Amino acid sequence: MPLEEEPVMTSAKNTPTPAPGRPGSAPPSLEEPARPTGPLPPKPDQQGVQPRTPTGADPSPDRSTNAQQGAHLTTSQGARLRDTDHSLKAGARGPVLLQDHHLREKITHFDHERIPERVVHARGAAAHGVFEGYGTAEPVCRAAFLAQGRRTEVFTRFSTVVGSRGSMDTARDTRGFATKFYTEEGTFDLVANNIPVFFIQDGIKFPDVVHAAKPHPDREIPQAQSAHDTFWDFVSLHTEAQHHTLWFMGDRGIPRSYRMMEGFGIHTFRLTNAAGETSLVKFHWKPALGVHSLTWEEAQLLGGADPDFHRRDLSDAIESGAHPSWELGIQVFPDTEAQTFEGIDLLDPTKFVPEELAPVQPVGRLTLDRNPSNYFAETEQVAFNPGHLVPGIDVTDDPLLQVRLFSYVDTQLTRLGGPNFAQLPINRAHAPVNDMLRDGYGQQGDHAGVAPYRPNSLDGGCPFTAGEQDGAVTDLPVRVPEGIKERALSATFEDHYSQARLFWRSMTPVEQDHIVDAYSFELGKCYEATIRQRQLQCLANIDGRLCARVAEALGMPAPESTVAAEDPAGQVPFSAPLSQLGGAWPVDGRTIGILVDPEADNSGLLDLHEAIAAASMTPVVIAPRGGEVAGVPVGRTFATAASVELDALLLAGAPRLAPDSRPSSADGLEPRAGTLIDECWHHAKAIGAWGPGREALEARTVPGGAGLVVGDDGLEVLDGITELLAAHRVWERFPARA
Ligand code: HDD
Repeated sequence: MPLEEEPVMTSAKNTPTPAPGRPGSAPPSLEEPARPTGPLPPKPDQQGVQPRTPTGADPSPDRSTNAQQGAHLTTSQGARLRDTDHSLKAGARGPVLLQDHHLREKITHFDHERIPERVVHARGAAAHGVFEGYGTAEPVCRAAFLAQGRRTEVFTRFSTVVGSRGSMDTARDTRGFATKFYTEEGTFDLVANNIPVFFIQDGIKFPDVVHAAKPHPDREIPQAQSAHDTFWDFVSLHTEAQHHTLWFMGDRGIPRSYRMMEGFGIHTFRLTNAAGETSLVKFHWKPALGVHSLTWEEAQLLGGADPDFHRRDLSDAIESGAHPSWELGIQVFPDTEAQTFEGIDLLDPTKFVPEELAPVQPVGRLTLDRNPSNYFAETEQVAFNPGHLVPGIDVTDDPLLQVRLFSYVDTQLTRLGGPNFAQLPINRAHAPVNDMLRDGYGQQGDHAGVAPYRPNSLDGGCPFTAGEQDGAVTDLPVRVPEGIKERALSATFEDHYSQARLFWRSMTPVEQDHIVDAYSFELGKCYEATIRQRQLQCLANIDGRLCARVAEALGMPAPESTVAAEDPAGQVPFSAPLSQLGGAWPVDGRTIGILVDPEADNSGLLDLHEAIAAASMTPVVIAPRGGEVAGVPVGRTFATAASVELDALLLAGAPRLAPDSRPSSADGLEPRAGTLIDECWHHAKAIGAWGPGREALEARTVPGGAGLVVGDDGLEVLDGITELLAAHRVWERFPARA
């Protein structure tokens, strides 16, 4: 039988799912197609080029993608199948036959679809993008990707640390911020976090802190939480963890969005310029949208309403064209033998250098502009490693970093099933690769030649080693301090409290309230009174007032500090950039709910919807039922709407219950509409209203209260709301308690 001609477009994946309220995407057909037809086109934010293979010549497109080719279902060997729904049986009601190859292949492959999740940072979301160098790093760094105007493809993965792969995005936790720069000189990975200091000073303690933070081993609860005894047992005994812990008890532990987080390389790295001179640096990512957080209540509600909140937020923003971006910056310190700066030990990863002492100097911009097209292939299989460095960037003797250099390759061997994970498309270098690594599980290279060893004469001596003039990575002749072999830590690592105190002091009163609430919640979840008591002692050593407030909430006595309260030499008393408040920021990608009453006059709704989208924000129409209102699709019904998904709420109408339908509130407002307004008010979100919406606003909030905008029509109100959103939240609605 002759084979049918293949249609040109063959992939059946990438069915677009329109974001709530976003009109325009063509819906798939109601019927299952009977003949091959062209599939729905890939989403614009997913189109991209495949990375090139590291071994041999470029593969043909057919060889690089061994899935989803042609219109017909095949076995993994390419044989076409005419049935995938019925196993081969001895008679329609008889037993299944072992000879059914397709059945066995389908089930066997399915049985092995899962791989071990990451031992930490299991839950994540990622995106492709581009990094553009400013050229400003040239005086200190010779890495080519930092050159002015040089554009380098990147892949960035954000993550929580503690929860497993299916856990909620909004857990209180540190966030990972790992970026792979596919540079022409090899791949550089900046494997960073959203907090500039770490829990521990020596990598040998990493299993301890992770075991303490993960769920209790007997019952495996709680998931993705630090609010339990083992975590607080460890950090209250291991006081170098107190500084990091204070940061994530603060608002940075519950970011509003991955797009609104800073990133920090934490360790000090050593850079070399073209003249061979070295400097010590710390890397920073500064988000264009500013640093913003959820409230704790929002984070908890989102855990139920939308556990994928951050993942969805990132991909929706990219899909809608609101491409998140960050500036990469460096703090530069002289490379002295002491490796300290203003009294701060640069090798201690539990310390940061306040920006007042060393400004962050911008060296380039990262923009994320393309969503992955396959979560498993890209986001799950990407393998970062702080040891992936390029000429011009080197490590220091920070004992945390030194241990990381071992751990990352090691973990991929189990997670990705063998030593060839660098050949997975997402991990392939974009620079030419010519290694002598051979064979092993999952080998995809079809290596030519007979001499994967050096020296050789059989392959013409290839590959040759490169000199510095050929762009080779060089080992810097850094002096190693002389000493005896010992398991010890430098005395300069001993101060565990002074920078935590600096952080606490630098918070605004409302941020301090959030920290007090976070400790009160977390310690309130601990069963053991001795652990709460011990942690209160640590808080007393950070700041007496912080300790007293948490102790009061727990109903326990506040201990006295046991450490010296004076600041160490060189420390600033206060550091403004540590606070997230103040300033005005772009509103790109913010979500604006529009509550409508379909029975009312909604003539201005389409214009309002378009104006919000034109301002790079996402409008979501919320109505009692689905369908369309005045030509605009309903994004959420009362059954699916949650206030916590919104950054601001517009009341275009006041949907009411029929008087006899069921018990209603005194104002007659549909109760779920009332809850939306109440929660937005309570979470200090901007709320606007016009027409009948004004009545609802007055009934459910404090008339004339902060962050309420009323006007004659939606467009007028939108202006006021956009202005309020630039500050993220209506902070005046949270009166400071202390
Ligand atoms: Fe780590 C993953 C960041 C210390 C061992 N780490 C991982 C990821 C990030 C970080 C962002 C997720 C990467 C991804 O998205 O795939 N880790 C950090 C930072 C640290 C740090 C900023 C301190 C400054 N890590 C650290 C230590 C060790 C590890 C001290 C071990 C001694 N980290 C790992 C790991 C992971 C990992 C077990 C799990 C999955 C992976 O590597 O690929 O090797």
